[in-house]
Amino acid sequence: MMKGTVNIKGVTVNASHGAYGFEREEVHPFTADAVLYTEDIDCGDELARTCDYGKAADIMAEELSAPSVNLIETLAARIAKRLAAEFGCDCSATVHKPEAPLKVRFSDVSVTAHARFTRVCLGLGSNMGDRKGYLDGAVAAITADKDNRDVRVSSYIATAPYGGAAKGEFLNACLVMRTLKSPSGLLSMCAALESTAGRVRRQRWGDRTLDADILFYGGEIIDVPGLTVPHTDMCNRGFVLGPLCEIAPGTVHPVYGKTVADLYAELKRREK
Ligand code: A4P
Ligand code: MG
Repeated sequence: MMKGTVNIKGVTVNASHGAYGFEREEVHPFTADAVLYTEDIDCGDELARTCDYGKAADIMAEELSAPSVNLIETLAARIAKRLAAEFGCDCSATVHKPEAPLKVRFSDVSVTAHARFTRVCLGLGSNMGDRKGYLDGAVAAITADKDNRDVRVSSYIATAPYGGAAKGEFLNACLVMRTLKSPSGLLSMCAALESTAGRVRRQRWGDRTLDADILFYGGEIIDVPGLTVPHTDMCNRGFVLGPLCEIAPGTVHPVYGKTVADLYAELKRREK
């Protein structure tokens, strides 16, 4: 496939965005440009396989016409994210405010926002109630979320509880996809999936209707309060590496510099 860009320039709407009260009382022109980074520009002359610039322009105009906001940063971010979600490709959006209330002569001010997809891997586990139903529900919700694309799911495997606290047998699966979500946005999505499944946290590593963990977020190493990526201890867990090996064997663990396939082979050797 051939990469390329679809470019839309100069979509203009009169609106009253601005941080100052007086800006909200009158209308000024706001102009948006967008660049859509498609993987398939040589698309067999089929509109459905590329980014329809008519539809993109409508979305840009709709976002510029939304109720007033303080900052053009907000507009640029909304446009970039919405176009990326709509067309499933990275997008940069620029919003211009050529009549911004500056004290000096100027020709234009603008801001640009970049919406980028990141390839991520998630681990899912359930050992209470309708385990398959909870995993199916999580997969359906992840797939329905427009921030997520190209969701691939491993088979579901039954595994003995690991770590001591949990009692019932687990059903585990892994999932790989591209997402527009930030790491904290993805963690919030995981927490929302768990609460939809009615999870109650009683004990660390205890029984649960659904556990959704971030295994990899691109090649990033993240260690902040409440989020450690790659997921700690994943290299010691066959119930993670096994399903992950089915769908993402070549993914490199950014801390150890080894592929999932190699880590799984090493774990199996250690467990012999
Ligand atoms: N957190 C930090 N990093 C992450 C991350 N990468 N992804 C924080 C998701 N969450 C992350 O997790 C505690 C906190 O970890 C969260 O609030 C989040 O901010 P939790 O889900 O509330 O508690 P937990 O799941 O009991 O603890 P933990 O440490 O996440 O346990 P694990 O590692 O998820 O292990 N045996 C089998 N066979 N199969 C299993 O799936 N799972 C566990 C739980 C134990 N034994 C198992 C299985
Ligand atoms: Mg967890």
